[in-house]
Amino acid sequence: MTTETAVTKSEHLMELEDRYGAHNYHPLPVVLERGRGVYLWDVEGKRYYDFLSAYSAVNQGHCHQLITDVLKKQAEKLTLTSRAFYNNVLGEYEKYITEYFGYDKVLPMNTGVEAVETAIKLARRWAYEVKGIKENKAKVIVPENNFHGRTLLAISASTDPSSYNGFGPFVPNFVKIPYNDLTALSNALDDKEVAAFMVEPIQGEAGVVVPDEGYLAKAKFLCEKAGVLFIADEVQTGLGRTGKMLACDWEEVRPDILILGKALSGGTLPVSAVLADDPVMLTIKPGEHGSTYGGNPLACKVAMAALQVIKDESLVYNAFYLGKYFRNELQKIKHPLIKQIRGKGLLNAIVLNTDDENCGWNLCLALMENGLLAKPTHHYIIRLAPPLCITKEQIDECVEIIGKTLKEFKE
Ligand code: IF1
Repeated sequence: MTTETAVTKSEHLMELEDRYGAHNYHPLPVVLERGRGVYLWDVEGKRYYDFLSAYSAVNQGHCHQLITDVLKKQAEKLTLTSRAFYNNVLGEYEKYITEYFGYDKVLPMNTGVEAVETAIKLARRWAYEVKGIKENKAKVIVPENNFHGRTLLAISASTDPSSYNGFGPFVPNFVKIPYNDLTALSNALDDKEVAAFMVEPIQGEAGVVVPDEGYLAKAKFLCEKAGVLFIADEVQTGLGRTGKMLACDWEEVRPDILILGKALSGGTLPVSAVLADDPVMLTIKPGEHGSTYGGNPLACKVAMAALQVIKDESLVYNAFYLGKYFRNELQKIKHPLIKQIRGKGLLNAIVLNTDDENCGWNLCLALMENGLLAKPTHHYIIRLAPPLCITKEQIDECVEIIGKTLKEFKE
């Protein structure tokens, strides 16, 4: 009889996922069971600082009491009606969020990529009905190295083969130009069949790529001049993450179409939103777009609580101030592996000085051993994005952990 080698609870749970789950991820070998604020605990009870925040979906901190209380209360009252009927929460939420961001209307969806798809449908419809572009000819300009999600439309916009390879054929009419390149944008805008320019104010997945100061403002100006909609994908950069409520606020740019997601629910359930003014939003008529869960009462209550927490707890200022402090402290760590520290607010990254494609992963394993969870993007860039409720003292402790880990790290 073979003796079963004793496995830890974590190993057992990882094996279950391997056996019964699709292999569409390669997670760090940690099995998390509990979260609170900036902390996560694994099934063995070890505590970690969360420096990924579920890719900026947990800006308010894990299991924020005010948000989970609202979730629990509404969950026992009414969770979903579908949009076949009215419910008593949606209108209140629509008023709240449109006043919060200063738009005429909101179209509620669930995931970030659904909101991206919605934004592109709105832009195309506006192009045909308002701008007068010939049906089925509308184009959307997107920067290279963008990330907007995993649907066929989103990967059709992508220039990353690991996103689109093997999934063709693709959605046509995405015009790809270099990011942070106003000349390329200006030239692309000469095409009269362009409906919109869709951009991440900071490219998250590309490795926290911050464009030159003035890029967003000039891009918006060029779009206005060309009669093209400026779409900001703030799914990751929005809701306080970069030290402003929206990353576009750094340059006082007001997108024609604003895409929100992730932290819109404080990390409790999928909630996304597309905001626009009437000339754009009203081009979609009843029965032409929607989703089963879009605008459900549970999501609406949670989203209002999540948005209120950002304001009431001054999370935007905290991200602004502690982000600057965090980058300054990281700059003091002198280590040959550190090539660049970059970011805005509490969306930051360490670019590693390495051509070893396992370096980022191995460094994240070492950080994990030392109690800090982060994930590499593109092998050599370590994204560092804690919940916005982090304190200066906690930043100091994490800088200590990062410095110690680098010091001990053998590439
Ligand atoms: C995964 C990346 C980040 C996004 C922006 C739309 C979406 C995302 C700017 C779609 C989603 C997530 C997807 C998630 C990991 C994470 C991610 F690594 F995949 F690229 F953050 F950088 N626009 N980003 O960042 O939103 O449909 O996921 O709600 O595992 O795929 P979603």
